[in-house]
Amino acid sequence: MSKMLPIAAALFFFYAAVALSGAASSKAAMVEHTFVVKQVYMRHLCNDTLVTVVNGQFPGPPVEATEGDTVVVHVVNESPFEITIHWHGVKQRLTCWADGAGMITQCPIQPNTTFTYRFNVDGQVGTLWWHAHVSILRATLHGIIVIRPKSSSYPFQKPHVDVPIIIAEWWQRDLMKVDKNFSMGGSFSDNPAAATINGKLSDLYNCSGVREDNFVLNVEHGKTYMLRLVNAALFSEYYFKVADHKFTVVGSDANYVRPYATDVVAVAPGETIDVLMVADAPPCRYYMVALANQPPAPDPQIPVFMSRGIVQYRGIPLDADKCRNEPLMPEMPDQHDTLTTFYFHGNLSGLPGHPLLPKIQGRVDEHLFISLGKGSICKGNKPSCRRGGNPESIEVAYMNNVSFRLPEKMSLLEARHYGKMNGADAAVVVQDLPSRPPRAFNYTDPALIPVVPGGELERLEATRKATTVRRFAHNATVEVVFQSTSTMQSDSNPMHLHGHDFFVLAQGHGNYDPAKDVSSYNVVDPQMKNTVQVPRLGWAAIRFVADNPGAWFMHCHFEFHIAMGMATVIEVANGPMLGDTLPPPPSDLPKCENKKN
Ligand SMILES: *[C@@H]1O[C@H](CO)[C@@H](O)[C@H](O)[C@H]1NC(C)=O
Ligand SMILES: *[C@@H]1O[C@H](CO)[C@@H](O)[C@H](O)[C@H]1NC(C)=O
Ligand SMILES: *[C@@H]1O[C@H](CO)[C@@H](O)[C@H](O)[C@H]1NC(C)=O
Ligand SMILES: *[C@@H]1O[C@H](CO)[C@@H](O)[C@H](O)[C@H]1NC(C)=O
Ligand SMILES: *[C@@H]1O[C@H](CO)[C@@H](O)[C@H](O)[C@H]1NC(C)=O
Ligand SMILES: *[C@@H]1O[C@H](CO)[C@@H](O)[C@H](O)[C@H]1NC(C)=O
Ligand SMILES: *[C@@H]1O[C@H](CO)[C@@H](O)[C@H](O)[C@H]1NC(C)=O
Ligand SMILES: *[C@@H]1O[C@H](CO)[C@@H](O)[C@H](O)[C@H]1NC(C)=O
Ligand SMILES: [Cu+2]
Repeated sequence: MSKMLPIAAALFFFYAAVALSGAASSKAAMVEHTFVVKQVYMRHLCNDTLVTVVNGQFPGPPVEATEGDTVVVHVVNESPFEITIHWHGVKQRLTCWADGAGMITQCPIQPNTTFTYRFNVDGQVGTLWWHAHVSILRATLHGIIVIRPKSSSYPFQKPHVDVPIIIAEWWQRDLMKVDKNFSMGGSFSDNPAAATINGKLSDLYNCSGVREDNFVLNVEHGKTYMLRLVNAALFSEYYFKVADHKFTVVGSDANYVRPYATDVVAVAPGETIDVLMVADAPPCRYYMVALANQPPAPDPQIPVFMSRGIVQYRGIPLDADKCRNEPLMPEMPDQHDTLTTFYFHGNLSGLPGHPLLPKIQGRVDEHLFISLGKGSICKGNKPSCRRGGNPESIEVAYMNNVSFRLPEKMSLLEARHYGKMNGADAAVVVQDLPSRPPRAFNYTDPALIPVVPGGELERLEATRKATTVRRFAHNATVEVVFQSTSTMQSDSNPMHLHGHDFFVLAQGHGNYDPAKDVSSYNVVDPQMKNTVQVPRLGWAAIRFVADNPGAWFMHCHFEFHIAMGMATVIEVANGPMLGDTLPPPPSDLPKCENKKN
């Protein structure tokens, strides 16, 4: 118990510092970037592949800021595609227009046009990232956002060196066609070619015997390294280890967590995990490995995706025999081991004393129970059709039995702002997301797992498509329980909310049962996140305060799930005061009328 005292003391100073930082905002600086989005050829695996990237780089340029700074990014779209850039995890207080969710907060930036994103990074410290939010282009259009604390005051010993570790995938397919395949029902033949760490495929891959490059981290014995892990992959959660080294997890999603010692990290798509690693092993060379996990059969299997980098010590003795050959490999969890991620995420907690804690400990104004599943719809709006592999129907993903349809004429936020939502001259027609599934079933019964023989479409129940929203009063306290269902095979679901961080109260296997599960809620020191990994055949409960007016996307961060419709929009009302009201849109917001097709 006495071990906890230094943390509590450090925390007190941390929150005090955050509170004071508001007053010192005159010191805030501006961080300005120009992002030129362009197609370039990159050569890997003997192939020249045309990819869409920012400033010629994969991953894209880092955005480095100090808490309280204003970030200004001029996006110049020289690609043939419509794009937006989303600042994943940035709270965007009163700047919903800069959230970059295509057709939710803005129409996309058309080819040969520009748009400038302006927002503050306030009240959050740690690692976030940016990525394209129109279709699947985020595979190569992404980069890290690092927010450093004011006066470099961490609630732990300051690391010597900061190291971004971006885990992603290398695709050799036409991503626009892959996206179309997913929105038309999914195709399990669409897989990436390789996993990457910081854009490197690693020596696990080669071109006629010539190995691909590894990411190399040079370290000095005795120094502390802050590894900032981002999972930018479209498909998979990853396990990350470094041979003979241990980690202390200190942050996630730009929120500090209570220091947690482990030798393995699980990072789901959309999540970030900050760990401290002390270079305390004998000077040598060690592999760092990122291995994708996946649920076991009968779920359809994708190939094993793994990438590795090298931790290389300075001053390796010449007579160190074991350092001469291959670096040491860590022992990885099995790719089908899904308990390691369950325990990893279950063991994280936040720092007590968060200013919003009292609100979520009090009255809960709104309860949502959201089932995450799959169904089928008939092509061409037909009322009935043949399902189960028949091309008359397509497979879609849903929340509470409604598959999300993106608005097409105008962004949802503009429709709300200009009074063009529903009604006579509506540009966007929305429906309420149901508060619970219309019909309860045994959500996690493994017998419901649709088996896919030879990649054929499955026999799935009817569902429907609509643009759903949930409206909340300003400052409402909202609880959401996400329930994974076995209609999605036994996939986990990394659920991401824009514009708000939420407290993760609990997770569990099987069907959520309020009678017994509410007692397991952590309302003392829950972790604060923007992405929660909802376990396979299980559930997760979150609470947040809806205090940021606007229209905020809430969706699964597996790309094939969002492309298939596992999404909805949270609409938060303006408050009575000017300081609680979303200002009008910036004058250069892309016009929807310019939208082609
Ligand atoms: C190069 O790409 C083509 C298809 O785009 C693929 O068939 C081939 O396997 C790739 N080559 C390598 C070495 O991966
Ligand atoms: C964008 O500009 C380039 C160069 O002027 C031109 O070749 C291209 O056709 C333009 N693209 C579109 C979609 O207008
Ligand atoms: C789309 O799916 C079809 C059918 O499974 C497949 O043949 C095709 O290769 C896929 N397209 C891409 C670009 O992956
Ligand atoms: C190169 O890749 C091929 C398969 O693509 C594999 O058989 C071979 O072992 C690899 N060679 C090296 C040196 O990794
Ligand atoms: C924490 O991890 C251990 C195993 O490493 C596990 O036994 C325990 O159940 C986990 N705790 C939670 C709350 O998930
Ligand atoms: C749900 O399915 C599981 C697995 O078949 C079974 O053990 C459980 O009893 C079922 N629950 C209910 C409420 O029917
Ligand atoms: C989902 O909705 C469809 C109608 O759109 C209905 O036929 C089906 O029974 C519903 N399924 C569930 C699980 O609620
Ligand atoms: C919401 O809460 C904030 C701070 O707790 C307060 O300043 C604001 O007036 C509240 N707004 C409404 C509409 O209750
Ligand atoms: Cu999902």
